[in-house]
Amino acid sequence: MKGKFIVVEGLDGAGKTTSSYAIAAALRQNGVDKIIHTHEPGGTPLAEKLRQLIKKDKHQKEHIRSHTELLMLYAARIQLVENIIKPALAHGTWVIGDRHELSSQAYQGGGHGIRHDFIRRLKKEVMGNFVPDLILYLDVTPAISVHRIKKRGTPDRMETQSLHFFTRVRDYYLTMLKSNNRIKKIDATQSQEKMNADLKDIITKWFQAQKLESTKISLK
Ligand code: Z5A
Repeated sequence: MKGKFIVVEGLDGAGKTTSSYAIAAALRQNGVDKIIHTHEPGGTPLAEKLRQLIKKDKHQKEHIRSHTELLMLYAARIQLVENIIKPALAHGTWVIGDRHELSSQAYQGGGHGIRHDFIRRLKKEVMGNFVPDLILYLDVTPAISVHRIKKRGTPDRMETQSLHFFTRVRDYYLTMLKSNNRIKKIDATQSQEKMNADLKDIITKWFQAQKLESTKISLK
């Protein structure tokens, strides 16, 4: 089977980073041994510099406009997709992404109010039809998300948004869930152990379906 791109999405503190490792473990149990992890924004030298600019400058006087933020996120994403993700997939390596395109739709579109058709056109222009094979959306309430962010320490520029902002972001994720069958929802308010069990179950069923599909294609 070819390399696949699996993305983990959700609000801050939903458990994406922790879950990425549970997903990798489930894949290994199914015989996948070449796996890399990516995160967005970031993942190449230039994309990491952009990440610092996007996230860390909360003391800077200049207000970062929403469209500027969106374009910086896309600049970082193009570097990551073209220089890391696509070459890995071409070599049969599986990629587990901590956030991808849906984050821009949810945060910059749902949260900041940038028009979704503009984001979709931008995406199409710079990345064509490239989409993840599977998106695992970890669902937490905005209140839990904000609680987990605060517990971790001083929030960065992006994490200082209001509860209303995170509510709009979550609403957008939930709307997308209804119209995109590549997105699977996981209840991220339950314990990490239960989440890991759900993730393992989803990954195993999905993997078997993919295997069946690729066998059918090779028999044609
Ligand atoms: N952003 C954007 O606006 N547009 C975009 O297109 C992209 C990103 C790509 C990235 O920040 C920021 O960029 C993000 C969205 C925006 N910020 N905002 N606002 P990041 O990369 O630094 O962080 P993040 O992606 O938001 O993830 P995170 O905050 O690091 O959280 P996480 O990876 O989902 O969770 P975690 O690190 O695995 O766990 C967080 C804590 O919760 C930790 O202490 C865990 O022990 C705890 N946890 C996790 N799961 C559980 C459960 N089930 N129960 C109890 N406690 C738990």
